[in-house]
Amino acid sequence: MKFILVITIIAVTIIGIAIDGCQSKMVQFIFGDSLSDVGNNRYLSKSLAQASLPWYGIDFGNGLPNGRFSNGRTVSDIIGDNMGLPRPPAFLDPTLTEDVILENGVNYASGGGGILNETGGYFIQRFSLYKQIKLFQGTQELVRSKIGKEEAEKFFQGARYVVALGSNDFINNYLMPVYSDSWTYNDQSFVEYLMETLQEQLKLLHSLGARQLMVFGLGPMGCIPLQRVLSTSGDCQERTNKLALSFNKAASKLVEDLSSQRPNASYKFGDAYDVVNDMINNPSKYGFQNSDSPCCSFGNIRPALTCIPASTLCKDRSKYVFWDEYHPTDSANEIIANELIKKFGFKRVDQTNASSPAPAVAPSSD
Ligand SMILES: *[C@@H]1O[C@H](CO)[C@@H](O)[C@H](O)[C@H]1NC(C)=O
Ligand SMILES: *[C@@H]1O[C@H](CO)[C@@H](O)[C@H](O)[C@H]1NC(C)=O
Ligand SMILES: CC(=O)N[C@H]1CO[C@H](CO)[C@@H](O)[C@@H]1O
Repeated sequence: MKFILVITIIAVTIIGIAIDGCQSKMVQFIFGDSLSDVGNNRYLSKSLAQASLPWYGIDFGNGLPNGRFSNGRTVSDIIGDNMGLPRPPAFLDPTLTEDVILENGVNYASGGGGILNETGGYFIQRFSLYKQIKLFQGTQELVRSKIGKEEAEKFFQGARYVVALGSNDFINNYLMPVYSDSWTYNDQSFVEYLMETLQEQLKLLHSLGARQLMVFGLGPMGCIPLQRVLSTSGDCQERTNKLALSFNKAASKLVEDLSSQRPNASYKFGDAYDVVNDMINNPSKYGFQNSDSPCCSFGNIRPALTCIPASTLCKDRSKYVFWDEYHPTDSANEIIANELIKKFGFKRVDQTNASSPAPAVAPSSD
């Protein structure tokens, strides 16, 4: 009896994979903040978090601003390229159509966005994670009406999902006294509040079909140039770094638990905290000469809120860890991406023939 059951399960699994693996291309849906934004905020005309002026994008494509908050590629760009996946366009990109979505996925990331709705309110316009998930639901409707309910379900279950937010919940919320969260919570209860919210969001994404999902943790955000200028010594803010570590620890457990409760899903957590910390403490080991100030800055005025056309650039951008007050350079992003590729065990997806992406649901793939 048991034996027959096992055979049946195996048969069902194999058929399931065969059906699943047969048509649509593997694409990514990316949820994130300015570290992953590829242009959404450019179209949010009232947003104060903008990368739409020089010198953003100077080492990317034609060198004009493209909405990325860096001189070059984002971490997700590099990871996706490495896996052989197409780069998903920004949700607000006017050329986005159903066909583009089916071929490339969508990136909902928005500068200033956080896990919490209230995060980044002072930027006026940004997509919070809940908002990004709402937009994703709209994308699903669109795809369903194009290819039908069943095909759409397979397409969305076969896709990869990236959730990379959290720094703004600290830097542009909890750690700023203008936000009420800063006096409503303490360090511990704020991280708990973030985890409760993130848990609901990840469950929601699962209910919408996300089966392969990666949550990226936080780096030592107390060492971004913007945090260093808060102290006269220019040292990293230890409390901020501790918050990042406690976020990573809690998120790692949350994601592991969620994944183990959902047999068909593979949800993973990974962070690059240690390697970024090492890069900051031992820049020369990684080929950097500067790991404490921004490459693009406005004279001696610090913190300069963003990199602007009147800013001056460092001589060699590949020698700086930070591009502006918040964001790493392309060179630093490459090291971060390589660390995440290693931690997550990302492998290249062969879709030269757009026919058989790796089976979407490999039970207990670790
Ligand atoms: C957060 O915002 C979304 C819409 O973007 C809304 O549906 C949700 O109820 C809000 N949640 C909270 C806790 O305010
Ligand atoms: C796992 O996937 C199979 C095939 O898609 C489905 O029949 C089954 O209900 C799923 N199990 C859970 C727990 O979601
Ligand atoms: C798009 C693409 O690369 N299609 C290739 C799939 O594989 C067949 C046979 O191996 C090739 O002829 C196609 O060009």
